[in-house]
Amino acid sequence: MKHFVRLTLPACILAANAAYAQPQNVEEIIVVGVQDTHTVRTDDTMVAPADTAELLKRMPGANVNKNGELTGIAQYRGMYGDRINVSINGTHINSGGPNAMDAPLHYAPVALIESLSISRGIVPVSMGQETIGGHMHAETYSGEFGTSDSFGFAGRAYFGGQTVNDGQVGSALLSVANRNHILRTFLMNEKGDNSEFPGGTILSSEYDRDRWDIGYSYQRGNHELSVDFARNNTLQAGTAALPMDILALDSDLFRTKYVYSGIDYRVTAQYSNDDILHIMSNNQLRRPPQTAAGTPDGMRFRDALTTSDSQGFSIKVERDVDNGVWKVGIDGNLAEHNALIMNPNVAAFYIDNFKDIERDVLGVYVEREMSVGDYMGLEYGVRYNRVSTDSGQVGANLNPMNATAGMPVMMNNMAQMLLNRFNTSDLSQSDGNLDWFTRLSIESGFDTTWYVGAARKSRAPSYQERYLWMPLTSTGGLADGKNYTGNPDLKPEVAHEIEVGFDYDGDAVSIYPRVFYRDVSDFIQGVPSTDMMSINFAQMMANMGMGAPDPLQFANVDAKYYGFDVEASFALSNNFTLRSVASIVRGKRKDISDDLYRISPDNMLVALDYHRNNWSTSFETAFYANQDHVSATNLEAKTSGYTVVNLTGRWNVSPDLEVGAGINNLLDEEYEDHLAGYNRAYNPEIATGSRLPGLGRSLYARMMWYF
Ligand SMILES: [Cu+2]
Repeated sequence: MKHFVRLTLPACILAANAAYAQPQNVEEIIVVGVQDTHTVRTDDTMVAPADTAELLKRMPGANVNKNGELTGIAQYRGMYGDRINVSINGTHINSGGPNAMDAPLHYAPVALIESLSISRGIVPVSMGQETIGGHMHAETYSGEFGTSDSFGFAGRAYFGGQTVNDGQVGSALLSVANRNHILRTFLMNEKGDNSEFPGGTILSSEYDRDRWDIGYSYQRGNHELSVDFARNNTLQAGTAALPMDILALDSDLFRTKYVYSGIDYRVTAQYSNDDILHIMSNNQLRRPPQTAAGTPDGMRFRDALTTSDSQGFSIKVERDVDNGVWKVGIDGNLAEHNALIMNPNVAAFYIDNFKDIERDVLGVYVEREMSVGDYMGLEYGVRYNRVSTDSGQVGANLNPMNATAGMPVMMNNMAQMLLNRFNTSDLSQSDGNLDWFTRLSIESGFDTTWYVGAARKSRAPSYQERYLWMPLTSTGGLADGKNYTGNPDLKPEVAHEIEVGFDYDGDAVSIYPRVFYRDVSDFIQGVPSTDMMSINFAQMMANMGMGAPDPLQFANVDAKYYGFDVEASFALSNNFTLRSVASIVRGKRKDISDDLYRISPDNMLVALDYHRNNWSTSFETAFYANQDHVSATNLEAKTSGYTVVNLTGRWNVSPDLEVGAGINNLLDEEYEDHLAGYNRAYNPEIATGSRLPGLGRSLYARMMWYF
């Protein structure tokens, strides 16, 4: 079996929705392989939080670096951020903010997605451009073609609520379709107040988000075409782990896709265009900066206006041959970024955080999937990416009142020296990156398939890593409280990895364990800055109460990751199933003795599911170990282990109506979430700089009605 989707629970509703009408002209070629994806379907899995990234906690090897309720950065086997390739309906969305306040999954709200899948382990080169740390894929609801010429009306209403933040979500998907056309629209609003933890509330963690989609699909004969537009507007959302909160994220997301399914080949062409405007502030959703006397210090108020504009395209041709498939393709992702820091009280103050940034990736690949005899499957592929990055000339004014002496003059003089050095350096860079992968699966009998894979994967530096010219915290959401500077001369990082495992699918027991080792040369990591200009500037800012001294500088170092993850299920009886997912990962520097920053603690989920015809319950326990493997370089604090117990129940009232309810953190356990970052906003209940807590007990419910 190849690329099959495993359903965790039988769902009668699902049967009606899962069958995606793709014209199948030839029998599908089955190549021996192991389970290489893990999929969570929102039909089958109750999720209370608004952030789709929270689903990752249930998946082997995956987790989430949480900087806010709508700001979940995907982590997989210890890598996160730009190292993870996140696709939404096959398109790649570039974050609008330089701190990934809108990490890609921000654009796939829980109420809209049909499924979230992760690729387990080594990712085929056809799945995306830069997949050094992994690949995940969210699919949103798009409606279904009818079976006749007459048009029918269909849709789904979804309502949910939770007590931990009085959060609520309401959405409706409406479609009009016949056998050739689907016209669809989706509307959603979700909002929540500040979230509670056993010792108080997190300030600020409120959110408010609107979403509106309109789309059209057409199919006839061998052709299928779709065009979709979405407006995802986050009005405000607290991000206590970062120096500012979200005041606006206005996005226009356009995508179109064409598929031609021939007798023995298939062509898929896609184009997307994303426009994102983002405003953030340190003085609206949180207590603004204060003077020593406890009054607002207007000089330290900061707002930032950032934009991202990007285009993506891809063309893929798949050709069926006797013993498998050939795939060839080209793709591109062209992104522009700007970020301007201002003071709302002083019009002349400004810092070009990032100015006229370009990051363009053009790729080409060829990939093969084939049977070798009756019991062996082999895949291999090679990809070449050309990555070009550039920055415009930056400016800044840190002496807006035209003072003639004192700190503003000194600060501004230093800023001018930093920016002059940056503007006269060689900013335009390009990298040629070669990736390859291979995976071999062997059926050995006894319901077991053995698997071994190997790959070389690369990633060119992010624009923050190259072009952050002034010591600041704009780091794609690292949220370690450190100031960083970039380096235009950074080289791409290159990983070599190997993965071994097997799938056992017995009558009652299924188990899919994997071990992996990944060596990364030129790994990009902040190291203590040796640049006196940056050190002096950061020290001066720290003296004025703005940020930390001792900045880090992005540099190429050497690193390694290794670990183990497994998913397993055991049918105890016709109605009881025991399920488990466990993940262990270590990330270490190789050039010095240090652990890598913000890596998920060892964890294990154990769930007991009980299902009857039209209802089911699940009792779930999540164990997290101590995290003692922390980064000294990033001044990372250790955390203690904890156990969280969750309970859910669902009832299919009728084939069209499902209601569900659950309790997260049933025992109201107070714990520190190692991946949640440190508090950066004033809060009488959480000291600034201490780890943000996990959320307290929450009762939640949802209702889904299909019509
Ligand atoms: Cu932001």
